[in-house]
Amino acid sequence: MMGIVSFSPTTNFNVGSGPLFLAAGDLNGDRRTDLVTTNNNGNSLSVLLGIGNGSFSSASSFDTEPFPFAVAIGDFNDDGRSDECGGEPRLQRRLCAVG
Ligand SMILES: [Ca+2]
Ligand SMILES: [Ca+2]
Repeated sequence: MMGIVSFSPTTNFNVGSGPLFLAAGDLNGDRRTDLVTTNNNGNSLSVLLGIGNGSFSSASSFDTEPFPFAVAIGDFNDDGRSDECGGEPRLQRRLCAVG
């Protein structure tokens, strides 16, 4: 027997132009999940800090190289703090920001 799934109403958050990918992780170490989007048309990343009640702060924007594509969050340098890496396939580059 299948369970019933329901969701709360949609909440929209403004981010940069042409968001393509979304990654979730704790970027500021407060144990609340934050979000990062790659904004392919806007050549930027948007970071939305988690408030802890299912909502997020207004987006902070960070410029990138042209056409950011995918983004991932993880502790890539093993220092216990989250880092982020993004790919730009048109330029065949990978950029990382360590926390
Ligand atoms: Ca956080
Ligand atoms: Ca790290």
